This record gives sequence, structure tokens and C-alpha cells, in this order.
Amino acid sequence: MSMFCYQCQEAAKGKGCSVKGVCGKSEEVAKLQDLLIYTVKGISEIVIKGELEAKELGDVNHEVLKSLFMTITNANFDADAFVKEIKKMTTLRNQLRDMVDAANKKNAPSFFQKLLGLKKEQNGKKINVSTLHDAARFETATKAEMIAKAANVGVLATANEDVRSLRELITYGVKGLAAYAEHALNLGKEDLSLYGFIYEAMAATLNDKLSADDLVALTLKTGQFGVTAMALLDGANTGKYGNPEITEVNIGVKKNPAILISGHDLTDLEQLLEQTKGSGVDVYTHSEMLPAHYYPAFKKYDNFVGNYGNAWWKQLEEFESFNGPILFTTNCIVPPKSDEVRKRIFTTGASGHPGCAHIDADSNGKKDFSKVIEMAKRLKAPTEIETGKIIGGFAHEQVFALADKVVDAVKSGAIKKFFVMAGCDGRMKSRDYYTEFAEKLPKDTVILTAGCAKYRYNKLDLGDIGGIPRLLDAGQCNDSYSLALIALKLKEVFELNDINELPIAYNIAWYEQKAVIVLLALLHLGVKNIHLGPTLPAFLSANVANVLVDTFGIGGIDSVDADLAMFMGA
Ligand code: FSO
Ligand code: SF4
Repeated sequence: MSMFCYQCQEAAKGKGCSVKGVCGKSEEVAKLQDLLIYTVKGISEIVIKGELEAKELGDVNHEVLKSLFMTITNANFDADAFVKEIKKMTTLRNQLRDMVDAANKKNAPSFFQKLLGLKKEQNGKKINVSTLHDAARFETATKAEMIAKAANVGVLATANEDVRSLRELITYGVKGLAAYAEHALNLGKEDLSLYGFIYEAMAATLNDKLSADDLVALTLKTGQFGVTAMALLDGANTGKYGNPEITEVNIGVKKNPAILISGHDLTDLEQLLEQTKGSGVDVYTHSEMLPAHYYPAFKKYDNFVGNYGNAWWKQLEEFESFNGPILFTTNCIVPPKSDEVRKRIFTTGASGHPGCAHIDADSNGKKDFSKVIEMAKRLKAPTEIETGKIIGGFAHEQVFALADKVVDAVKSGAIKKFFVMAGCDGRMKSRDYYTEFAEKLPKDTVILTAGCAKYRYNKLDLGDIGGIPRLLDAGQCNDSYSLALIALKLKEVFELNDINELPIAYNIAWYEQKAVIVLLALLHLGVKNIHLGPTLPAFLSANVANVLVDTFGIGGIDSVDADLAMFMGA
């Protein structure tokens, strides 16, 4: 087997990609990602065994977030970027190791402080580093050596299927958590407990002494820190850009040349808007960037004109007709088919693709998007593919402002049930289920959505209930946190003991690892009977799936009609 990856919903044949990723990931990139994750595990073991404190680890914490984020599905397809990151991380790892090496006599504080960018030298616990796991000690110098090493450190290196399943479930949750923590960090917000947990969790995946029960407990703890990460990001976004408010977003086009911005990072958007204002170049959002329109701070930019296209998987055609440059701030990238489109794609942050220019931040976090803007000026305005508007902005504060109306509608029976249909969209035909499900839902139900899953139904005319739209979009996948806050608020208003007594059903679509952390976060908040589709994760072994079914009532999906009958209690 040349590679093995089963981290996303598209895992080949529902089992795993073993020749090339369905996502387009090459064997080479898959292996380099495995080795990068292995390196992060090694770093984590040194931090845990050496009892180093996250609060003093500065740049190491930040690079760990970036490494994890780079390996998320559809974030980065650039082998050279992984080679560079592995070199950087193994260097950092070796310096950390030297710090805790009992035999190392030259670990003078200033030496390590300077090398690692540490806030302060730590004494840590001195350990015999020769007893550390291979992940903390291996050495590779060239790409070929990295690929050879990776062959023995990937997912299948764990022989026991259940232990493997739990280790991967934790790892994928941690990847999602890291992505959210990185967005918050870009806004200057961090929570040290998150780094501490990342080290604990990643080190645990190397520990053969942990039982399946220990790993189940750690899985649930991952959900707890998922809530911390989403709350942190929510505070960072709303603290800087204001609380999302009800907004109509234009989906047609204007006449100016334009830039399309995709992904999830709002600081990148802010910098792009600042640099394009008054330039005659318009900015459109794509896929998960759509909810940026809901934030008050971005409404002041006259050139921030609308949303172009749909969820990530439709980008091959939509980027052709957009005509201008595209800036990816995160996933989901689909490898472009033509050179013409490839040359128009720019990446930044953890994202990357060979042949696409990558824009790095300077030491102050500033990015220079002038090349993107110059390119836009030379190219045609976007070709219109649809017209109209979509409405969103129903994050927690906006919904709380409508609380009286919502509560009255529930009490009067005008709203019978809420359906949380958050998560991701994807290219599988079976995802038509979600459009049909939304269309067939009884008219006295309301959909609460977040993430790119919404594109399956956000252009349908679902109507409203007494002025409350039947589709309430809270924002990006991380804004599922808003949906949880809304549920907790309703529980309080209705004076219920248990969140599961609310008339809320959960029919969630998943695709990649951010959806894994959203799911684990919901489980941590006590939500039961979540239905997950279009297929259950390939990385759940039969026994691990049973634990989730028995403990949390997790289920898959059936036909739309059968599921509607089940959810509506018929
Ligand atoms: Fe979608 Fe992609 Fe937001 Fe994901 S664009 S699939 S869960 O990256 O992160 O919802
Ligand atoms: Fe396959 Fe998904 Fe892994 Fe890509 S990320 S290789 S599609 S399982």
C-alpha cells in the first residue's frame, strides 16, 4: 500500500485512500503529512514528559497549530511546503529535547531562549532522552528520507483497530481545534490551556499503555477543549468585528474587476479589504467566507460587494467564470485543472498548492496582497452565474435579540421543531439528501445552520414563520458554537433540566476534521441523538462506533422520508 488516509468523509470506498486521495492529495503529500503529524507527536511527548509549560513555549505553540492545520483535508497540497515545515518542526523538537536532556550540559537559559523564541527559559524535568519515543528522536535530511520514514509512521502503524480508531478520532478533533485556535491567534487571542491539551492529546496517541477506556475519556476531553477553542474564536471575531446581524448578501455580480476570497480567516479578509478600498477592485466571498458579510465591521467597505458561487466543491467551474484572482485563506482547495486558473489562485496561512503563489505574513502579521490586486486590475470582471440575495447573520446575539418572538412561536405551536443542519457540503451525489430533506421539512419547522453545509438549501425559498425565516444561518462551521449557545439559552428560557428535552433535532453533514471537533464539542455539551451523514466516518471501528451509539445515540441517515418520520416522531 503506497499511502493510507481515512480522515475525511470521502475516504475511498468508505475505507480509506490508498493510492491517491479522492481529494487530489498525492501519495507524496500524504506521506509528508503523516511525518509532520508524527513530528508534532514527538514534540508533544517531550513537552509532557519534560513537564514544559505551554505558557513559556511561545513560537513552538504557534508552529504546532500551523502544522496541524496544514494537514487538514484540502488545506495544502504542496509537498515542498511540508518538507519545509518538517525541517522546521524537527529543529524545534531537537532544541526542546536538548532542554530536557539530563545529559546535556550546555543548556544555558539564554541559548534556548534565543533559539526557540521562548518567553522565558524553563528548567522542565530532566529526562533520559534516549528513552523517548522514536517520534521525538528520528532524523531525516532529505525529502526522499522523509518519505521513506513516513511509510512506517502513518495511521496503520497502530495495529489494533480500535486503538487506531480512537487515536485518529482524537488526532482529527485536535486538527479541527488547532484550525480554530489559529484563526483566534491571528486576531491576537489565545488560550494557553488549548496548547496544553494539544500536547497532552498528541503525546497520548504515542502511548501504548493507555487503554481504550483512557482514549475514550480523552476523546470526550477533546470535545471539551473544542468548546474552548470555538468560544475563543467567537470572542475574537465578535470582539474585533462586532456581532453578526441579519444581512442580505447579493449573489449576482457588478461590473468591476474583482478578487474572490475563500476559506475562514477574517483577518485576511480585513487586510484585503483595507488594501483594495478605493482601488476599483471589488471583493466577493466564496464558500465559508460568506458569513463575513454578517459582521458590522465589514459593511463599511463599498467594494465588499457579494458572494460568488457555492460550496467549495463547485469551484472548478466557478473559478473559471469568476475571471479574476482567488485568494485561499484556508481549505477547501480543489486542485485546479487548468494552468490558467492555477495562475489566478493565491494561498496564504496554512493553505498551499503547487504552482499557486503563496503570500506569507511579515513578523507583524501583515500580508501584502498587492500582487493579487494588480492581477485583478488586468483581468475581466466576473461573469454572472446567478442573481438574487441570501439572508444570514443569525449568530447568538442576533437570535437572542429575537428570543421573545422565537419563544412565543414555540409556545403557540407555530414552530414545532428546530433542525440543526450544520456542517459541511461535499461532492457526493448522496448529499442531495440534504436539499430534499430541507425541502420536505414540515412548514412549522426551522433550520439552524452553520458551515458550508448550508449551500445545499440556502437558495431555496423556505419562507418564514411569523417573520422568522425558516433557515437561520449562524455563520461558518465554527459558529456551530452559536447554535449550541442558542440551544442552551432556550433550555434556560423553558426551564428545562436537559438540553435534549428541547424540540431540537440534529441532522449534521460532515466532511473534514473541523466537523469532527464540532461533533465532539456537541457531545461534550451533552447533546444526544445526533445523526451524521452522508456516511459515518471510515475511521470509526465497529467497536468505537458502538460506544458512540450506546453512549450518545449517534446515528447515520436513511432515506429522507424515513428520517423525517423518525425525527417528527411519526
Ligand atoms: Fe466547509 Fe471545507 Fe468550514 Fe470545512 S469549506 S468543509 S468543516 O473546510 O471548514 O465548512
Ligand atoms: Fe482520502 Fe479524504 Fe484523506 Fe483526501 S483527506 S486522502 S479524500 S481520506
